[in-house]
Amino acid sequence: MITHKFPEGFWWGAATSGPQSEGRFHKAHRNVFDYWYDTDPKAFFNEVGPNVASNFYNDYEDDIRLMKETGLNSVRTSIQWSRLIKDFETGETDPAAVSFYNHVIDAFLKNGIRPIMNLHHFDLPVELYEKYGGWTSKYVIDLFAIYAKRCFELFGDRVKEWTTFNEPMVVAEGEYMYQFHYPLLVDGKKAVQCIFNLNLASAKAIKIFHETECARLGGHIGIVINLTPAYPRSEDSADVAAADFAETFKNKSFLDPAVKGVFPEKLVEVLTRDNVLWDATADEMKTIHDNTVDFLGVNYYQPFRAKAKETKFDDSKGWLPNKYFDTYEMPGRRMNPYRGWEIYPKAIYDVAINVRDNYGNIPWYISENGMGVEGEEKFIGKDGVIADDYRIDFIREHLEWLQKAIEEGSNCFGYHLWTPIDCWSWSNAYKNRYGLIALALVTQKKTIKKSGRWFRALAENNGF
Ligand code: BGP
Repeated sequence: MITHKFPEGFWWGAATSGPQSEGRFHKAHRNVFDYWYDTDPKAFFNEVGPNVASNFYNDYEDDIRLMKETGLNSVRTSIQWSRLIKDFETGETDPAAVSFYNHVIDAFLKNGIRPIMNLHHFDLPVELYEKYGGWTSKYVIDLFAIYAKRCFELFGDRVKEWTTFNEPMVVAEGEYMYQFHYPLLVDGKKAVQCIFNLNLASAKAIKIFHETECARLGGHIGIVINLTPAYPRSEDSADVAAADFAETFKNKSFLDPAVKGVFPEKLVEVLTRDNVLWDATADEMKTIHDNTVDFLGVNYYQPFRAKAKETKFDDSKGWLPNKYFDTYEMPGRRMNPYRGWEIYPKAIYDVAINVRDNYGNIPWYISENGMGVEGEEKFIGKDGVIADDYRIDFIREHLEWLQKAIEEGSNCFGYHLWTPIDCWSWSNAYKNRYGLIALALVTQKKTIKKSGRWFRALAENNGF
């Protein structure tokens, strides 16, 4: 009996990215993670880097066939700037890369899977950091626009849905605040400039896209934002204010410009007062204002629990948003112990209602949600299949809340799991596995998990 039905044409899919799945085969340039691994392999779990990853570069035909077997009707992956473009300034492309992405897109279409192509998934070409300062440089935005235009020209005849960035806030956090992406800096002022520049880069790509044939023929462009709804420890006004700033900084810094074309006033006010506001021209503000997204992708993994500051903010490394909140470890919270993330399915409902009520009920989808688990081989049954019931439960619980929000009018058109095939997780490498399909790292053998079979039934029934 199907108790939870979803709207007709719902996207049942999964998401991955170029740098996490392809492997570095025949790449023209190194991205920041390739470079970081080459210079400090010890920073990566078991010293496993992105060189082979899940070998999608060589295995894409079989991989996509397996994805089809898990019932996916749509898949997001990303084009690697450091693969596609040979010359960043002229936009000259690498013929082998063009041919690779053409084959991948065609294989998706042949299997009846809608490809959603993302342009940037944490993978800035490292030389654009070394030469120009990466995402703090306005010039890099112009180079990104050249790259985006090439992508639309080359693949827009078949790819109808595009996204500009995956989790741009994570780029600012990882590169410039909390040291989990190269160049591992702590520089709040640069982080704020990076936030502005990524918003501008996204708006410029959207502008270019809207002038293409693809858009004229009904193609769409969006952005993928990680939303981590902020909940206060208590109703006490200091806790509420702390959660409010966390919400503004972590979520609205990208959500507001992407959907409404403006930054939250509160954010601008605090950054101005603290003398860390970005450098921006009126023209740039207008570009952001005039070029908002057609749809929104939301990655939801965990909530953010905030409390008022209990210790004085340590400003020895300069400004950070943590000046205004502390992280709250709620007693009794449900955890995924492997990743250290709280499991709180109701937040997906809160996100959906927030988009409905405060963001014009723009069409949106869950572009990532999932559960990374270490040591999944211990769940292999006699049939050789990983019995990942915890993942099925995780998905089901989130879908229950999502379906309730859709019934209440939220304009959600899809659910994508992270990820189709176990893939490389940045510095965690292959520690935690998220896939519907297992990857045996040594043999590169790929086997559908129990969740993959369950997902197929989910997609076929358009509900559960
Ligand atoms: C998201 C990223 C993905 C993916 C996922 C799982 O933030 O968009 O690239 O990696 O999280 O997280 P992790 O790999 O850190 O466990």
